[in-house]
Amino acid sequence: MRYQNHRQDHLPQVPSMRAHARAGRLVAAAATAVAAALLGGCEMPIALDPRGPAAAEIARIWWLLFWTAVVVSVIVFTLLGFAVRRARTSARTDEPHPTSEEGARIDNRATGFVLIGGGLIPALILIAATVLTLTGLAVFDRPPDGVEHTIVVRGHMFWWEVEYPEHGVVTANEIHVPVGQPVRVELESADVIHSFWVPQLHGKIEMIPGKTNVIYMEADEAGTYFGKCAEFCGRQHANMEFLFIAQERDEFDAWLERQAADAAEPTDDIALRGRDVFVESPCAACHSVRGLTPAAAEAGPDLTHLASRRTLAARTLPNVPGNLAGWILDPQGIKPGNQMPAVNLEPDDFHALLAYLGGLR
Ligand code: HEC
Ligand SMILES: [Cu+2]
Repeated sequence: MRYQNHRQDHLPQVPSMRAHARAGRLVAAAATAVAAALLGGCEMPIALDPRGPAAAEIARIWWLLFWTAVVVSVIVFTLLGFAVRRARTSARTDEPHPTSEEGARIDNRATGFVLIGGGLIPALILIAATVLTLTGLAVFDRPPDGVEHTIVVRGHMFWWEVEYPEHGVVTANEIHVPVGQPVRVELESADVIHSFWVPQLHGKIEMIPGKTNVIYMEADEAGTYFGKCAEFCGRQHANMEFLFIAQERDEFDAWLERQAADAAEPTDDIALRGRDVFVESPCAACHSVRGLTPAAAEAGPDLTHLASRRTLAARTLPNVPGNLAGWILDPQGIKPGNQMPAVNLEPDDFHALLAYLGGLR
């Protein structure tokens, strides 16, 4: 408050040039921070960086609406600026009041302006936006050429069951596809409403109990794409994520073949004992291991090829032995409110179980 000392007789005057420059710098810094957070600061890929045809279509519509909104805003605020300035100058000058005839003419012009500028033009813009969005969405319903694989993804509180019905493959929290080839994805729910979202590849699609929603997904580039649940579904909704992995054709085929195989036989005594522990413990009531447990237990993820997966508990933890041990000891501590209880095991049984699970490649 330096200026108050020598400007006591005036209202404090803001040194306007400097204030403007400072405000400008602040705005620039804030904009940079926001842009960095959105684009680079965090690793979360965004829908405006599409890597597949469906997401590209969505991004196209988004940018179109965005630039329309920018143009409309610029026009509206410019007109508003003019109006404010005019009101100020006419309040200061002693302009004579318009005669009633002039007044009526001005009123007519104003009414026409409001009807066209505030009614007709926005209606035309909204109709165009609706048509564009609907035609864009209609593209998603048409099966593209070259679909070879169907993948059923079932949302559970709070993880993803992933099935390749034509190949007898069931896995979890990881979807593999061949790069550059569309796949049919059938979305279902085992409990409440979830929403399936891979921002760089497609829009959010609801997973509704008792209903199957079908989408077609294609990734232009090989790589790992981030996916998550986009509909609040309970306490661990935030930790309901998955990986969408687009692989070269031969790599994908090899993956599918490995996943279709039954669980690996344990190769040493400890792992053999671990297998018995698994079968006899409550684990087998909720988790399937193909070739080992008879009935399909579907309360928890299929563990047939657990060790081949990159993460545990829907991307809550990297899948390394320490985390696997921690998860089994204290699933509620790691992911509070998830649907796996801690199971009491003797230390020796626990180590044997870990050895067995670690061999499920
Ligand atoms: C009452 C059913 C239930 C029992 C019993 C149970 N689990 Fe689970 N398990 C689940 C559920 C549900 C999840 C998914 C949790 C999540 O991600 O929200 C899960 C997740 C897991 C995962 C992570 C899988 C992945 O791919 O992310 C492993 C590993 C696992 N359980 C092992 C075990 C073992 C070993 C036992 C026995 C000691 C066991 N579970 C007992 C229900 C159960
Ligand atoms: Cu959710």
